[in-house]
Amino acid sequence: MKALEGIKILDFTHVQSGPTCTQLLAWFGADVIKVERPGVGDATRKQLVDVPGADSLYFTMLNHNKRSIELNSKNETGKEVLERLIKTCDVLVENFAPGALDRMGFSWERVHELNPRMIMASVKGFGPGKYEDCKVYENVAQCAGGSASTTGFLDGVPTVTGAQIGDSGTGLHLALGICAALLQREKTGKGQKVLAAMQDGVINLCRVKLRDQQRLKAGPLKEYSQFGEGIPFGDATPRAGNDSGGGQPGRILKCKGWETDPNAYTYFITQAAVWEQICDVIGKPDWKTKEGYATPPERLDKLNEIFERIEQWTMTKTKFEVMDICNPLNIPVGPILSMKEIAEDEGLRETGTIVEVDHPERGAYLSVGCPIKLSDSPVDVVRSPLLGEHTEEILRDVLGYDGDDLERVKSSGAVGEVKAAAE
Ligand code: CAO
Repeated sequence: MKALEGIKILDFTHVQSGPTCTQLLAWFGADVIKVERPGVGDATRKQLVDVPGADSLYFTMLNHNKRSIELNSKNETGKEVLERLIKTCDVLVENFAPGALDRMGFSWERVHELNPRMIMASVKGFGPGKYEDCKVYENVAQCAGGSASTTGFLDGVPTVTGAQIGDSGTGLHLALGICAALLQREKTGKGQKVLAAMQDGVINLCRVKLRDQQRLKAGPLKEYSQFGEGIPFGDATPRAGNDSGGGQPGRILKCKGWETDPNAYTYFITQAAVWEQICDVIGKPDWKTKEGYATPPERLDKLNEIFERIEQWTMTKTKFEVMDICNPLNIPVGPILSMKEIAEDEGLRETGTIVEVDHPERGAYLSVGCPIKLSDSPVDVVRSPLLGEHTEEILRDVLGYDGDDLERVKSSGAVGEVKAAAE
C-alpha cells in the first residue's frame, strides 16, 4: 500500500518543474501517465545527451515511476483520447507556456465540465498580473524571485544558485498543493485549480531576505559581515557571500588541502550556545570571558577577526576531521561535499537518497531517490519510460479501448507508432 495508491495523474508536464512534481507523486504511489507528443516527447529526452541514442540523464532523472503515452492532443482522435483520460484521472498536471492548454481546447472550464472531481494543477512562471503571459526558465525565476539579488558577494554581480529552486522548488510547492486539494476533495467531492508560480515559489524560499529588507529600516544588519567591515548598507537587502542567513554567524572556511582541492572547505557556525567549546577548540580560551568577545552582540563587529582565527585552526584539519572534532562538542559544522563525494556516499545509498537505476538504452546510472521518507509508503525507484512505451497498455487497460476501436485509434496517427504492450 502506498500513500497515493489509486490516484491517477494525467501528466502533461515537461522539462523540469512539472516533472519533479509528478515524479514525487509517482513515488508516493500515484499512477502517473505522462502524455508526450508522438515521435518527439519531452524535449529533455534529447537535451544534454551523453549516450548517443539514449534518453538523457536530464530526462531519466526527472521521470521515474511514470508511464508514457504518445498522444497528439491537437488531432481529433487525440482529443477524444485526452477527454477519456480527463474523465478517468484525478489530477491533471501541466507546465505549458501560458495559454497553451486553452489553445488545445482544454481550458479549466472544459476540464471541470468533463470531470468535476478533477484537480488541475499548473506551474507558470508568474502569477496573475503584468508578466503572466511570459515563458520562464529556472534562472529567470531565481532572478525575478529575489534569489539572485541576494546571492553572491557584495562586490560581485547577482548570482544564481545551483540548487534548482525555481524548477524543482516549484515542483515541490505544486505537489503540496495537489495533495491538499486531494484532501479537500475528500470532503467536497469537487476538484479545483492549483497554481504554483515559479516567482512565488522562489520568493517563498527567499523569505528571510524579505525579513532583512524590512529590518533595514531599523538600522544596519549587524550579523552581515559588511557591518563589521564598516561598509554602509543601501536601501535593499545586500548580497552577503557565505554569511549565515540567521542569527548565528557562520562562514565557509578553508580546510587542509584547500590549495589544490576546490572543495576542501567547511561551513562553521559560531552558535552562541557553544561559544566556550569553540574558544577551547581553536586555542583562544581567553575569548570566553574577554570583554568584546564574551557575548554574541559584542562579537558582531569582530566577525572577520573571529572567523580568521577559526580558519587558522580549520586549515590544520581536513573537512571531515573538523566534523569529527566539532560534532561531539555540539558545534554545528558541515563539510562542503562535492557532487563526486555525494555520488560515492555509502550512507546516502543506504537511505535511498542516491540510487542506482538500470536503463535498457543507457545501462546503469545514478539518480536522486525520493528525498521525503514515509514510514508506511516505501519508494521503489523504477526507471523512466521510453517514449510511448505504455501507449497500448494505457489505451487498453486504463481507457478501455479494444477491438476495432483500439485499431481505429492506433491507425489514426494520434498516438504515433504503437509499441507492443509491456508485459
Ligand atoms: N500534442 C500536441 N501538441 C503539444 C503536445 C502534444 N502532446 N504537447 C505540447 N504541445 C504543444 C503545446 O500545445 C504548444 O503549442 P502552441 O504553442 O501551439 O499552443 C507547444 O507544444 C509548445 O509548448 P510550450 O509553449 O509549453 O513549450 P516551449 O518549449 O515553447 O516552452 C517553457 C517551454 C518551459 C518555456 C514553457 O512551457 C513555460 O513557460 N512553461 C511554464 C513555466 C515552466 O514550467 N517553466 C519551467 C521550465 S523548466 O522546468
